[in-house]
Amino acid sequence: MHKVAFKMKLKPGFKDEYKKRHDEIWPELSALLKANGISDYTIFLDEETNTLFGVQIQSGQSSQDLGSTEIVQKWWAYMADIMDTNPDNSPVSTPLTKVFHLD
Ligand code: RM4
Repeated sequence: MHKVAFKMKLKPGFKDEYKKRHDEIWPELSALLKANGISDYTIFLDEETNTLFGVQIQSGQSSQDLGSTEIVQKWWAYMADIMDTNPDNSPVSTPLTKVFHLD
């Protein structure tokens, strides 16, 4: 189990919509993430830069590596209109470097 963080980018003006969609996250997506060892998953937004910061505990893959599953492909396509994405609709995602941790 290890905690990782990554950043993504929200298109300007879509904070409320982004939060609404995540408040209503598809149960099957939640179940898939948990089944793949993702827990304690939080996404923060820097409203000044529209940068999204994902933090999660992994026991295997990252949420960002589940694009081979149909449900994640559908979710990414659903989110693509309000996020910066790659040609396959996956969110542009940059791993972040851990520089401090306090147990
Ligand atoms: C984010 C992004 C991530 C996904 C979470 C649930 O907006 O699509 O890839 O893991 O939602």
